Amino acid sequence: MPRIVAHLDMDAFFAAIEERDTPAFRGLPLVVGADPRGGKGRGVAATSNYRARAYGIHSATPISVAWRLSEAARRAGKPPVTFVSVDMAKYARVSDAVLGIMRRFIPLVEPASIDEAYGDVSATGSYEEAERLCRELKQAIRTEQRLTASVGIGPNKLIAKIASGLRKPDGLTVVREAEAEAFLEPLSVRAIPGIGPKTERHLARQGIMLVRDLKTLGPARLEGLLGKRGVELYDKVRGLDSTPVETSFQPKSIGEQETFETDVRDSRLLVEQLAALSRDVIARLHREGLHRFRTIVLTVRFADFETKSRARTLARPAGEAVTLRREALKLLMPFLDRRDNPRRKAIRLLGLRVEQLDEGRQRNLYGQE
Ligand code: TTP
Ligand code: MG
Repeated sequence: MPRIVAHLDMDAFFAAIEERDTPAFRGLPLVVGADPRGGKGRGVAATSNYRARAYGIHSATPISVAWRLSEAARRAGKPPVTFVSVDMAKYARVSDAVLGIMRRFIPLVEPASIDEAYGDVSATGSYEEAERLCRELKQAIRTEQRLTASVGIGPNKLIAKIASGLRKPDGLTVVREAEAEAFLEPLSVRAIPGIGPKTERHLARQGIMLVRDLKTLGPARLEGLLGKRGVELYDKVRGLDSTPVETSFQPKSIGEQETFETDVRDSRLLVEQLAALSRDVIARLHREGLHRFRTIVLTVRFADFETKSRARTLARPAGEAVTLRREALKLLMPFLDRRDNPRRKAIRLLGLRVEQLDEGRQRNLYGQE
């Protein structure tokens, strides 16, 4: 079964939502962003609709520049730009709704920004079926949200992402694995995610404009030109990318438990079991892409099924298995003597869980926001 990835990106997202919600805006050039204050405004455009893009106004255009371009259009007899302020809470709600629709069609969805997400559509079995599924998805977004999206389908995230940008708005572009390399060759180096305007200029000075030109360089030359990123580029310009589509769903807690073959009273054995559980919990934490926890919960079930839990929250997040084992041991001690186990009952099950998890670094969904 071939690996097939879809990338969905909403068209002129913030602007399309404002046009949808205010019919008077339709058909006019629209910019969502900072207040232009008659040309004196600071700040930038978050985005613009396609009519305002025709005036040269894009994401990150200074709002004062957008104002000037709008005035110039007005003088040329064209409609001036309508400026709208950013309503992030509204866009986040629409973003959630779109993701919800996407998850109905595709079980494995990875949000990538407020208006884009990857989906693993390998289970459709073929590019034809993947395309059909994505057409239905686009139609559902149109009917339920009255918004358009562009979708790219390819053998990996890299190709799918580039393909989704190719026929905007309302596009659907399919690039099969065998076509991927040729698909990239005539594109500007800017098409490769990670190559921004600065790198583009740097490469242009060496006469490198197209992906095809980048392919003439070996890994060492790429590294010399672009540093560490250059090495990754060697694969990318050949259409290769093995990053998996991952749900960035974050579990609230991660735990393991062990029911013993026979009930245990031997504290040395229990301490050993706890060390093994600590290692397993940390390993699972890492597999989820998480690295730190703050709360530790120990559960003990006695032979008679009476079940008790004790928890402790650390002053600061921790991440090591030794810390987890030490803290879990402190929680276990009272169960090993009369404090929490006055009748010295044998133990049937030990459970260990960590909560208040994080990745150990901050994730920023909106980039500049
Ligand atoms: P994009 O998908 O880059 O842009 P877009 O959806 O407006 O237009 P396109 O049809 O080309 O996809 O970004 C999504 C939203 O994120 C955009 O509507 C506004 C916001 N955004 C910013 O606030 N600042 C930025 O610099 C960019 C690039 C986007
Ligand atoms: Mg978009």
